[in-house]
Amino acid sequence: DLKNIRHEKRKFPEGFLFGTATSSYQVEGAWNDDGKAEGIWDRLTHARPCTVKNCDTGDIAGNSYYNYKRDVEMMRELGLDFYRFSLSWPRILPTSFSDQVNEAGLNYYNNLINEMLKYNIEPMITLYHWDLPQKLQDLGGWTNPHVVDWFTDYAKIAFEAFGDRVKFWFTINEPREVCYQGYAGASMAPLYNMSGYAEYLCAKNLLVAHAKAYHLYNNEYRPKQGGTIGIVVSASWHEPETENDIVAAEDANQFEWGQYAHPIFSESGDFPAVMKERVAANSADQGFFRSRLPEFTAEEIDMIKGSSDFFGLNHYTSSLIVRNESVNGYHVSPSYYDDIGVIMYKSNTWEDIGSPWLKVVPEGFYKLLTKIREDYGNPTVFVTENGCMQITAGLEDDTRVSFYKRYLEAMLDAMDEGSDVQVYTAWSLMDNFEWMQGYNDRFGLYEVNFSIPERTRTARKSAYFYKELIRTKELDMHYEPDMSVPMTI
Ligand code: PNW
Repeated sequence: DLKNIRHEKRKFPEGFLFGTATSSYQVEGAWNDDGKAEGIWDRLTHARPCTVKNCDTGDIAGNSYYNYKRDVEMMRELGLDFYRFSLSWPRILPTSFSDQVNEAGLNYYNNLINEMLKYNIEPMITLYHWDLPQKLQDLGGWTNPHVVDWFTDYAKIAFEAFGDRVKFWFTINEPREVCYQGYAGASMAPLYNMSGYAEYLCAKNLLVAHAKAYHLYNNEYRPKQGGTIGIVVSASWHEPETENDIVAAEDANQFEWGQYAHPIFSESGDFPAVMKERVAANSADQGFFRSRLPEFTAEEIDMIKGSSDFFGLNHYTSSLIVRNESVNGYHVSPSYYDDIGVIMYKSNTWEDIGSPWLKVVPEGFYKLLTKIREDYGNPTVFVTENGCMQITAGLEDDTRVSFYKRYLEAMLDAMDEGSDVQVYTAWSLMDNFEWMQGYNDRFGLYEVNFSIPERTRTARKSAYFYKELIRTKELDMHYEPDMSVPMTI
């Protein structure tokens, strides 16, 4: 699978940063300890058990709330420059609002941050990685425009508490997954399932909330704390099935991630033109008095434009796109996919690692980075997630080592042509609660033993590979990790 190697060894630029990532609900556990309130994933896994594979919950997960010292030890073993983790909103704000702060929650994050800083590992914080307080969900969650104030207040509390030591901030992880999977569909909490409306309300409110938090940091905290802040967008590459589908594939890019990137990174701002046109035209055909896509005010367009210091990018895979405007058999109407007017599927020529959605397509990463460079004036890119799962437990994860080699190679190809990538983040430091897949799909460089209370972590082959990459700052396509050597700091 390494047949087209263009370089045997390639150096990363001076100052390039390597890290790993996790998120609060996926690793912390301690779901109701020390005053933590209920989040939407607590509600989903408890009230609708077995909508998640094997009826798994994040009640204990990797137990990182109690295992944070071991987590930092793993970061040291790998030699990470940074670690990206998220704050649990319901752990920090027990009422969801700004009136009460849970000191025990702050202590946990302070302990983690301080332990990392002891060893020169840079903390990078994501404010929102999907665990909304349930009470805010009961008020409509991201469809309620007041979420803008709720989120900004929460962000302020986090900047105040940790900003003296934390210099890298991400507002929201993956708006598409929040809005599409959670609100249009039912493949993430809160299982809203209201496609054609709810995801667009969510998108608007989320972008305004992000921008308000950005400006709060920029105006009040950056002058004294001096950090950097931005959003994290998940983007797949959409490849046209045939030449006739080039426009369709571009429509898919604009709906799927341009929806969130265009308002922030383009010169004109606002939702992509094609998205406004298509949703308006469909809405008119369907008899609506107005477009189902809400409009930004001119003031909001301005406030959102430029509200990210870098393009935070989560990338995993690609899809093939074919134009399909008919609703028969494929789309209900109105719906999000009816608005895009495409069908998405996976090529059977792409490497299959046992997942229906994650096919290994490194050239898609190269094409995506190239498009981001060309469309948005070469923004600084932080790759905030990249990685692949294995379906069965085990330490000899050769497939993952090969995945990392080839995706890193594709990234270096784009960088050679000018893409300004400065940060790379492997998802994930360790196995964790993989949302609807529970503990079935394992993304960790470290394996976690979920069947014993200690939740013991053990380095996989990919951890050895990543450690060597970081030590040498060089991608060696032929490097074969030697797992007989014990993993040490
Ligand atoms: C990420 N795609 O979501 C999430 O940020 C993580 O919490 C999660 O564990 C990880 O992926 C693995 O699934 C994704 O469009 C969002 O290909 C989008 C895509 C993939 C993953």
